[in-house]
Amino acid sequence: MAVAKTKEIEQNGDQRRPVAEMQSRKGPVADFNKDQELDALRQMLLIRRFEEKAGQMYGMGLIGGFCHLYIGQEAVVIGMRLAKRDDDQMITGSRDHGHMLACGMDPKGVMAELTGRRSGYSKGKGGSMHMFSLEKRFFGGHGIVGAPVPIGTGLAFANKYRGSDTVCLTFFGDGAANQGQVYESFNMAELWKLPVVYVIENNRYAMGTSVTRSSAQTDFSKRGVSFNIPGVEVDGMDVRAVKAAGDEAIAWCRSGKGPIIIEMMTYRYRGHSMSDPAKYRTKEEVDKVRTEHDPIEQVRARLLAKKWATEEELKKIDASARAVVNEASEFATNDAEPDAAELYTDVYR
Ligand SMILES: Cc1ncc(C[n+]2csc(CCOP(=O)(O)OP(=O)(O)O)c2C)c(N)n1
Ligand SMILES: [Mg+2]
Repeated sequence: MAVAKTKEIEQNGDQRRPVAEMQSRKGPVADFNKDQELDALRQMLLIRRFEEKAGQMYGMGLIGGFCHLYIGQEAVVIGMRLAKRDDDQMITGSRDHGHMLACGMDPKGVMAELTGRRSGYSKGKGGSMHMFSLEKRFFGGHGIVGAPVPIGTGLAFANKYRGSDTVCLTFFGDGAANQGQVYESFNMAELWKLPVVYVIENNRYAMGTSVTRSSAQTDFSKRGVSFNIPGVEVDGMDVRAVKAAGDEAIAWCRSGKGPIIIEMMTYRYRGHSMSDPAKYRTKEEVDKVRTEHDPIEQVRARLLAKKWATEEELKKIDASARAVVNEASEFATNDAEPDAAELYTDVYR
């Protein structure tokens, strides 16, 4: 009986929310003005080009270890960046380069960490999943699935304890949402009305497992129901929808109402990490999202339709993102490796 049910789910896929259906259920969202569209485009393009370059460098053997690319999900972190104040914090899991760049961390320092060089954010000793910047309010980069949730909740506790109105944006995936520590954190966050926005990046897969195969409740916006934490589902491919939801959620937290959940419906184009052949989904599924819902193409199309930019101007914006990334890659390829003596620094003994 149980086996038959599993088969049926696998064959039918996610009936409730098909992968290609990315539109927000909340209806139309407020438009961006010209400056906001251009700003969002620049910031999302920087992440896209950075990640493409990181993928190439990995292929050339310049980057080793784990490397999880954020391509496809750019609107989530940039929409939230546009909603946050500079002193608000961000923390996330292993798909983290986009969050670093969104926080304003130096692309050279991030790339040099990926290549394991001494000017990297963790002196070349941390790699892709272990970078931090107190100055830019970025608290990692965590390789343990679910780990950012109690840590982000703790950051929010510290904010409240110190009497500041800083909000902590805690990002995690659909897979991480099934971890026990998430619910212990939810309970405390609501009990103590902590200023934390839980941003669940539902990219439909945790490694090779689709949400339907791993999750009894695939509507992640409802995961806070038993703790009285409100939640909304948002089209995470539309940067305007993300920013609007982020504005509301951050205002909710800042006014002392406690935690809130935003489920971002999004999609990753590449495999889980660099070693993933992605046999668990079809090429058609990926192509459909790319052609119909790409977060960057949506902004480009609006800018052109409103005649706020010409093709030429958009090419220039892309060229400047590529130039920043090329410079970062050049730097990260030529910077020295850490000294052998560094093996004994920054370690607990
Ligand atoms: C506690 C723990 N269990 C398993 C893993 C292996 N692992 C790394 S990423 C991942 C899937 C994460 O999926 P999700 O939370 O949806 O994030 P995404 O990779 O889709 O961004 C797993 C199982 C791990 N790193 N930590
Ligand atoms: Mg996922």
